Amino acid sequence: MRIEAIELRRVDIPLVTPFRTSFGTQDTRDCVLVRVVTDVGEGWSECVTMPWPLYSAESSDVVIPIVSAHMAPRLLGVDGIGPRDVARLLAPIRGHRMAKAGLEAAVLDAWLRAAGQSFASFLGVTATRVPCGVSVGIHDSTEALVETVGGYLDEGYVRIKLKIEPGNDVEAVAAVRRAFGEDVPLQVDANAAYEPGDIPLLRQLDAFGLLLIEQPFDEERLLANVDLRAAIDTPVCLDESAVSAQVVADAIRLGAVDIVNIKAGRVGGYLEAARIHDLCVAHGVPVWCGGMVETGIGRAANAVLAGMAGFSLPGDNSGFDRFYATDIVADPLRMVDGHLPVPTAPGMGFELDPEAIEAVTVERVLLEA
Ligand code: OSB
Ligand code: MG
Repeated sequence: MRIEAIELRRVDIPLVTPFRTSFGTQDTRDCVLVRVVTDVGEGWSECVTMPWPLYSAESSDVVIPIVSAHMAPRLLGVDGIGPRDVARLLAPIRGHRMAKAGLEAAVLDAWLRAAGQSFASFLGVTATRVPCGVSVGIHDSTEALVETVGGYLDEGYVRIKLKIEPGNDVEAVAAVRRAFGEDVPLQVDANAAYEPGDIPLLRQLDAFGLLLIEQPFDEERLLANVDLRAAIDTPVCLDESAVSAQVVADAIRLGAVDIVNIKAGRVGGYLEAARIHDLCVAHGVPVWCGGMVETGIGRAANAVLAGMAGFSLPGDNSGFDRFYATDIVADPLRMVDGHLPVPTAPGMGFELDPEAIEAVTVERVLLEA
């Protein structure tokens, strides 16, 4: 295959409700879609950056310049390129994993569509559906939080994740436990908001029988997780820190992790994500599929990834209506009995709605060989 052109489209899509995490509040999905034009057809993907570099160092405004100046020239016009070559050709470029993941996924989409193969078959996924967890933002009051969680439980979500931060943690978890009981699968995500000195505070979470605490400390503080694991019973899960299979392998060897949240964007692509899955399975480390408020494009691919056999905990694989009133794909994933179907269409599992994409596009750049 040969990539003739790469189109980058920045889109801005309203969310049904603002989504507040410890680092900021998101009102719209502002990200970059990637279209690759090849000699065997087109492929599309979504690059999962956020508008600001607060979750990680990447942000949506940096994707177009970095791809234009440094990534596209390494891919355009290369003969015999396939999905497995993208990460190799981009490897000399440090970081920018979400941009790399977007390019690789678009190439995968084009390549799989041309071959008439589904992403599920490519990954060897035989599951037909995946359980839906939901990520619940920080609320202004515990009453409002309890009401929101109750709504998601009524809809059928099988696992609740509460975003926490200093000052919005133990009481919020206690209120949700009081309202819905001990049996609701419940976990928390700090998005790096705590310091090692907060370990005694985090120990209070042990009272609530949580599935896990996700990313308590800064991305680079792996050893603080070793100390936390020694101090608490709640399993410690990494998100922001787990940027590659190598870092995950190191974290396992250090004893810094019980469970890994796998996000293709954060680790540089779905192929690296699958490697992390395999590595964790080999070490008996449970994994689950994370989310980045994806549109229907990334949501479909995540539902496939989450179908890999080692994903033993429900992921942040919600129905499209958790975040969006309408989607930019024609067949947005809907939750049925607490599960999403694993897409089986050729390619990455979605059919675009070109008019919907046009309506949300705010910038476009075409790079040609
Ligand atoms: O930390 O898991 C996270 C959304 C944006 C950025 C970071 C995170 C999240 C979520 C998942 O919590 C939201 C979702 O897509 O369901
Ligand atoms: Mg997280």
